[in-house]
This record gives sequence, structure tokens and C-alpha cells, in this order.
Amino acid sequence: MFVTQSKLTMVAGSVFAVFVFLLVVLFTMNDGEVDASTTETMSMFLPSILHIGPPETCYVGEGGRVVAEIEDHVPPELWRFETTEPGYYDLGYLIWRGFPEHLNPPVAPLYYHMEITNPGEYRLLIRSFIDGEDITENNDVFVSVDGGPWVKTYTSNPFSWSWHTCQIDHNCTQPRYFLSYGPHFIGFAARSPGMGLDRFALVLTGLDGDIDGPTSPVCSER
Ligand SMILES: [Ca+2]
Repeated sequence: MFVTQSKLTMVAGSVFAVFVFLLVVLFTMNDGEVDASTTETMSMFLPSILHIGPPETCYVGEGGRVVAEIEDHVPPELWRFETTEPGYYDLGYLIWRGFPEHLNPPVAPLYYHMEITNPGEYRLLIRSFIDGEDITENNDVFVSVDGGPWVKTYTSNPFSWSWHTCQIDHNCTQPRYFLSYGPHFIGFAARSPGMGLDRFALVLTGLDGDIDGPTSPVCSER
């Protein structure tokens, strides 16, 4: 049967109109809100998609703990790899040698990825020290988990390497995050000049966690 070009155009136009109509109906049925299950799925897979770095910056949680060396990350911008302050673990530490920084956007973020195998509430501990005179103002770094808000995180024990880790000024509150089974990531963004970071640990609440022991195994190549 011979079909003219104008008829083909009409058919294509009708199919497109039906497709648009179905999209409008689906959107209206959902009151314009994003389906929660869709969001959950997106957040579950997003970290894997974002993990484009080397496997050295991706760790597998074991026994309710993730422990990683900060210096596993190649230092961007004015983060410097140093070994001057003794008492660090493994190869050394990264220290911010730039200016005091505030957000918008976060400056020189260091990202570390994790495969959580024991879901639950985790405590965050950062092993740090301050190489500077102004230990009350220059004692912090910004932290974000899974792309969430960047939160100023500080130590009140800056004279030597310490696991002391606080959020909320003048009322030390240890950072805690609920981590589901699967991939997650944590970021550290520059704030205080002279803030040195040695290693970090995420430990399931209720466990002691050997944060001074061996670091977690790295993820396999993806
Ligand atoms: Ca270290």
C-alpha cells in the first residue's frame, strides 16, 4: 500500500502526542512528587557511579568498622602531604596549607568511598592535629557524607595527634551517620590552615572498633 509522506507525519505526530499525554498523566497521578522508592534507588547507586577515583580511596567495611589513611588520596590544590609531625600512622598525613576557607563551594574536597557490609549508625572519628598558633579558630575541617550538608568538624585536643572529633561549637557532639548496606562516600573540605589529617574511622555504634589497627581492605577495581 502506498503511504504518503503527509500520512507518515500525521502518524508520528499522533504517537508523540500520546507519549506526552501519558507522561502528563503519570506526573499528575503522583502529585508532582518524586517517588520515594525511586529516590532510594538513586541514592543507593549514585556513589558507585561517582566513584571514578583509584581503588586506594575505596574501602570495604569489616566487622562494623571502616578505617582509612587520609594520605591514600592524592592531595589536590593546597592540601600537602607531610611527615614533619611524628606519631602519624602509615606514610604520613595531609595538611591544609592554604587560606582559611568557607563553603560555597567546598574547597579542595577529599573524597573516600566505602562499601558498608554492616548497616547501622556509625560514629565518625578523625585523627588530627593542629600545626599553628591559633588553635581555637584554626582547628576544623568540613565533613559531608553521601553528598549531604558540609558540617564544620573540629578537635579540641590539637597539641598532638588525637581522635577527638566534634561538631557543634562549645557543645562537642560526636558526628554520627546511618549507613545502609552498600556504597557510601565521605568528603573532607578545607577550612583551617594547619589542620592535619592522619586517618579517619567510621565505627558502628556500640562497638569499640580497633581504630588504631590495620586499615580496611580497598575495594576491587571497578
Ligand atoms: Ca596517615
